[in-house]
Amino acid sequence: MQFRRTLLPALGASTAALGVVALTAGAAGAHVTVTPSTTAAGAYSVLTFSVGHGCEGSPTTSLRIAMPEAIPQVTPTINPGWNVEKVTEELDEPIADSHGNEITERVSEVVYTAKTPLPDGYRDTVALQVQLPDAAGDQLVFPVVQVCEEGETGWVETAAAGQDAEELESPAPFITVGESEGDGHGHGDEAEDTDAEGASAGAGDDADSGAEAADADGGNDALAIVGLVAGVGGLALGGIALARSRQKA
Ligand SMILES: [Cu+2]
Repeated sequence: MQFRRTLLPALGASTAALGVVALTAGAAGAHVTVTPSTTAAGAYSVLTFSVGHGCEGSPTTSLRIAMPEAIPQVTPTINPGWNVEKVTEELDEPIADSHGNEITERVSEVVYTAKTPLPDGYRDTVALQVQLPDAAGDQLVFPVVQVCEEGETGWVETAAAGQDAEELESPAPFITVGESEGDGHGHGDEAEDTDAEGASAGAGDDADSGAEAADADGGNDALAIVGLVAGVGGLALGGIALARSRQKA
C-alpha cells in the first residue's frame, strides 16, 4: 500500500504533463500554417496555406493573408471552392521587378472567401506563388485572419526573441528564407557569390551567410532588403490591430 501511495501521485503528475504536451502538439498541427515549395533566396516559391479547423467549432468563411513588404508581387492560385481577391496598396517609392519593370503598388493582402463555408473538422489549402527576396536567413511573416460564421481567429502572433513559436496560441505562419540555389530569375552572379562564401565559411549559420549575401548584392539591393525587412514587424502589428478591431465589430 505504501508503494501505491507514493507511486500514484507521481504517475498522475507525469501523465498530466504528458497530456499537456500532446494537446499542444495537436493544436500546433491544426493551426493555419504555411508550407513553401522552396525557401531558396530569390526563387519562385508556392506557399501553401493550410486551414486545419474552424473558429472553436464554427465553419470558416474567409482567410485574409497579409503579405510581407519583402514580397511585392503575388500570384494567387485559383481554388474552385473559394473566391480570391488581391488587395493592393500604393508603394511609397516605386521599385523594379525582376524584369526591370517599375512597380508602383504592391499586393498587401490576399483574401480567399469560401463559396461554401469550410466546416470545422475538415481541412483545405490555398496557395500563393511569390518570388522570395534575396535575403537568406530572414523571416517572412504572413499574418492571417481566419473569419468564421461565428467569431474569428487572428493568426498574428510572432515569437519574441528567445521565445519558442510553438508556445504561441495563435502563431502567424512564417518561413525562413534559405540560401540561394542559383536558379533565381536573373540572379546568377549573386548565386555564385553565395556559394563561394558558403564553401569558405564552412558550417556558418544562416543569419551570418545571409548578411554576407546581402552585402555582396551591391548597395541598392541590400538597402532595399533592409527597408523591406524592417517593414515586417510593422505589418505583423497591423495584422494584430486588424484582428482586434474586427473582434469588436
Ligand atoms: Cu490550431
